[in-house]
Amino acid sequence: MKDLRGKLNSTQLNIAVVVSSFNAMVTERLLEGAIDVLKKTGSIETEITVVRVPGSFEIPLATQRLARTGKFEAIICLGALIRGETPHFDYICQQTSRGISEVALQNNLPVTYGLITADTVEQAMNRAGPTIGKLATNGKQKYGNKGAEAALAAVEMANLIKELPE
Ligand code: DLZ
Repeated sequence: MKDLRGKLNSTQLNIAVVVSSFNAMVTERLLEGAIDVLKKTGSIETEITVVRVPGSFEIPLATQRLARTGKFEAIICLGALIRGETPHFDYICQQTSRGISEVALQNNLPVTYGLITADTVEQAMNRAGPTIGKLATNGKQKYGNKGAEAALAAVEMANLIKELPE
C-alpha cells in the first residue's frame, strides 16, 4: 500500500506569497503568519517572494503570472474580504476564489487559499491571530491564523506533488 503525504519541510522550495493590501491591518498579520511558518519549516529569505496587489480581486492575475514563470514550487494567496452593505463582497469572493483555483489547476501547481471572508473586521482579525510560536506564550488563540494555515498547506502540497504522477 502506498500512503503518500507531503513533508512539512520547505527547505530549498521557492515559494511566492501574493498578498492583498486591502484591509491591510488583517492581511499584514496573515503575511506574518505565513512567513513565520515558512521560516520554521526551513525556508530562507531568498527563497521567499512576496508580491503585493491592491485588492483580493487582483490576486488571481498576479498568481497566474508567477505560476507561469515556472520558478515557484507553490504560491500562497492571502487576502481579507469583509462584507459591506452591497453585494460587492459576494462578487469579489466568488471571482477571486474561482480565479485562484483555476490558476492551480491550469498550471498544475499548489496554490493555497489564505483568504478570510468575514462579516466584520472583528471576525477577520480573530482569524489572523498570533502564530503557533506565540500562541504557546499567550494561550488566547481561538481561530488561528489563515495565513499560517495556507503556508503549511503550500509546503505540504509542494512536497506531495513531487510524489504524484504527472
Ligand atoms: C472594492 C473592494 C471592496 C469593497 N472590498 C474589498 C475587500 O473587502 N477585500 C479586498 O481584498 N478587496 C476589496 N475591494 C477591492 C477589490 O478587491 C479590487 O481591488 C478593486 O475592485 C479593484 O479591482
